[in-house]
Amino acid sequence: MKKNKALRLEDYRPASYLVDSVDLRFELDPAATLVRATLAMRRNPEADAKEDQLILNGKHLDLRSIRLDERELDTDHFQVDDEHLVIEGVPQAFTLETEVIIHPEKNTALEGLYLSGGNFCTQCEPEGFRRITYFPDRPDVMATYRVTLVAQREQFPVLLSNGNLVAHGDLDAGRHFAEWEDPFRKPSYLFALVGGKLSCLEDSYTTASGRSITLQVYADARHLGQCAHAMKSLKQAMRWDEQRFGLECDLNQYMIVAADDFNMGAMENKGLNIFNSKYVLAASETATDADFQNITSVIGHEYFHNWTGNRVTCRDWFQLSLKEGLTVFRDQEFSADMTARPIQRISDARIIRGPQFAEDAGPMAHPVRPRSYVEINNFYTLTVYNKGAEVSRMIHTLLGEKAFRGGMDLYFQRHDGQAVTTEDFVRAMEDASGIDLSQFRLWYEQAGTPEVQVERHYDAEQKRYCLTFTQSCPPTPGQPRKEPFHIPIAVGLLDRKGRSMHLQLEGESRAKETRDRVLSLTRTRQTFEFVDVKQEPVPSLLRGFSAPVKMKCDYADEELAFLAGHDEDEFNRWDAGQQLAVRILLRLVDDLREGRPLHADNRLSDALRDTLENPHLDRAFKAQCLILPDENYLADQMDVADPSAIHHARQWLREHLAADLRKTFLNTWQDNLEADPKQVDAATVGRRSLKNACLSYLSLLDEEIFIELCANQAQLAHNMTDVLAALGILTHRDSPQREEQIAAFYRQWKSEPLVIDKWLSLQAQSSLPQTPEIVESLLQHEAFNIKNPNRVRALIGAFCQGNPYHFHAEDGRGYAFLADRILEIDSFNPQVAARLTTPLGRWRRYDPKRQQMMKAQLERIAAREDLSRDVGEIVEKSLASSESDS
Ligand code: B3K
Ligand code: ZN
Repeated sequence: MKKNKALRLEDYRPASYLVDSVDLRFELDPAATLVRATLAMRRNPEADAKEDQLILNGKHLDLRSIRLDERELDTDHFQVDDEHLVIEGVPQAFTLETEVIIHPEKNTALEGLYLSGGNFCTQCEPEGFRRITYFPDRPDVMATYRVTLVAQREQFPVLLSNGNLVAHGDLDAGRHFAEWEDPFRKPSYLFALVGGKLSCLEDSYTTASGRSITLQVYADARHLGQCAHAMKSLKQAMRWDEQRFGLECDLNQYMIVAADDFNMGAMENKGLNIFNSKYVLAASETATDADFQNITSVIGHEYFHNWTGNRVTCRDWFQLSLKEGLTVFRDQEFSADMTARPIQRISDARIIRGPQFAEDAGPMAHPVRPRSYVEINNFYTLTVYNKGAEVSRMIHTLLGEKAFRGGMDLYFQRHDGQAVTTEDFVRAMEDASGIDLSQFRLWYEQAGTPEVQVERHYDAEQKRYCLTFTQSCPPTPGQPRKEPFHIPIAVGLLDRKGRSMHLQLEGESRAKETRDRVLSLTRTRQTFEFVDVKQEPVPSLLRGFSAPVKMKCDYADEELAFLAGHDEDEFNRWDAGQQLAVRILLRLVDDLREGRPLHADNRLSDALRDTLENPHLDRAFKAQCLILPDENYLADQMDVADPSAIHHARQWLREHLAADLRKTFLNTWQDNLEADPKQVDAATVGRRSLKNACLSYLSLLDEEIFIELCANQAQLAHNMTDVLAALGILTHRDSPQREEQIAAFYRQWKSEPLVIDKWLSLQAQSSLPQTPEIVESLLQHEAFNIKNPNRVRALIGAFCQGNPYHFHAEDGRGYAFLADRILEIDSFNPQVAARLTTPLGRWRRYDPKRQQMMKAQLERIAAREDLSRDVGEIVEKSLASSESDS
């Protein structure tokens, strides 16, 4: 493996040359597309060196000609290597014209211009534009674009690019053209084009100021009927951004295109969002309730980028969280307003506390604003996105809604049309609120998950109650020691009846009126003293998950059960139940490992029964409470993870709960059977999630009737959530019903790739012993295509990340399987291959035998000669000793 050089934040220099306008002409042909680029360039007055050398990025381009101010350059005047075009002696201002040929048909990396289902589409963020033409491909070079697309009309009737359509018409030889103009200056990563046979669902939206905007969702004709939810979500997002942030859409036309082959979720190209079809297409027969919700949130996310990302963009890629963290925060807030806030919060926190904390504790740990990277594509991470969102959320918590909004307004006022840094964002927040965020900035700079230990003390005589917090943060690559963070901790105090007590801190003249308040923990160790506390309270800490930290409190089991039954903060109520379940499960894991007989106390059953029978609680919330912490999360709570014991303990506890709560589960299931299969409103979704959660417990009882019920539901339900819930139960049962239903499902849906992904995943996640063989054989199935990222994630991703029990099989076969696939995929799509590598990077978390086997596979990958920079970086960091620099 060749070692690739890291880029460092401190080496940032302004671009030497700027581009004012770009004129692009594409003669689209799958085998060989001609791209002519005309760039109006000038020296950057802010560049430091006064050299006259122009360096442009370019990759896999066949250069045909270069003209500088209309004069053809001969080969003496420029040099070309694999990644650059260098021209010496350029003037202060000039026009550069290049012609290159590119090969979309051969583009399997799905970056730059490629074909998906016979249609042309692009993906330029972060560095895909350089695969289209020579350009200073960096986000701080912003220009206006005019784009002419030429193609065969019959094969490619629809031709789209950013902005407004300014001309179109026929040309000779069956060709036609379309000319697009984007009036907004933008960085090259926001460029997009689409060409092909697509149908379009059209609607319009009138903005708060009364402008009418044409909205279009493009998909292949047979899927047009599945675009309505995406359109509805887009209009909701537009209204929401006006109401919450006063931000209006600035375009006349807003287009969304669904593509089947897409490396990630979606892309916010100005005026022309390109989406993975998974986040556009939905009908209740083919998509689950979770799919519907994901579509709303991703449509919202890309739309919100129009301001946080496009109008104000990133100076360099180290600032990625400036747009991504903030935009995830915005989409989470949007989803919370469209559905139910506590449920949204639970799902956000699950991601942080599960895979994001694991990332913080692993070899790729990096700050929200990384200081260095080898391949930027590897830094589109949960840390940059989701922890970044938590950082925005903490600012919101510390400032309050009004001042936060003031900060956003000031940020746009100052930086509209600019490429800026996270520092500019924080400064706007400070200036608008008058609140000092200097210590808070460490959240952008220090990697790792802070741990907060709590001690509590009640003085019955003085009626005083003290909470003492001690914070620490484990070392991460390149950061052995950490400064204390500024951590907002929302707390409430519960009296014996479970009511929130009033909160008055020492030195305050009266109690706060709210039932919770936010404490600012800024020192390593800090005590908060509450006065006039009439009885010893049970503290409810980190309400609403007010900071992405691990909060450790020595609660007794009874206290957790009490909080699970009483906390007014729904998030903490759910969390207390989860914490109790984790404790019980880890005790069971110990018992299993020590060969002791298993027994569980009934506190968890009692708490769940109370929750299920409580008429005041929302159904979706109850369903969340029924989901036990997953196997990956449990593994993260152990010093040495034991995937097999975890799996068996969790299964045992589920069976135990099923037996204990049989009657309650049965009643709840029956009470919620009526859920209109066509509806996806929050109430119906809640009903479905609750009845299916109950059914999954009931199916664990030794009663054939429930298996029959599942088989019937799989066969007869007209709603994908219900069908998949039933199949998700059956997939773990070695039974004729399983085989029948899995086969029937395939027959019914084989022409719907997004549904087939579900079929692949549910087999990959089965706990049955034959699963590894089934997964191997599915690689050869006609429905599988290793070139399609969705198929890869559905089968290989689901097995290696979603089935820890089998992936970590003691014979090491899971590891070899993954390494084989990574090597195979790396040869044509490095980005997708790199994403698959994560589970092997966690090798330090396992016993010596597994460690050795996992490491051996990483070494096998590392030994590959022509390994991509993407996989190379992750493998190298995974194998490096943890003290080495990031
Ligand atoms: N900004 C894109 C992500 C591009 C990822 C490239 N590897 C989607 C989003 O976050 O909205
Ligand atoms: Zn984004």
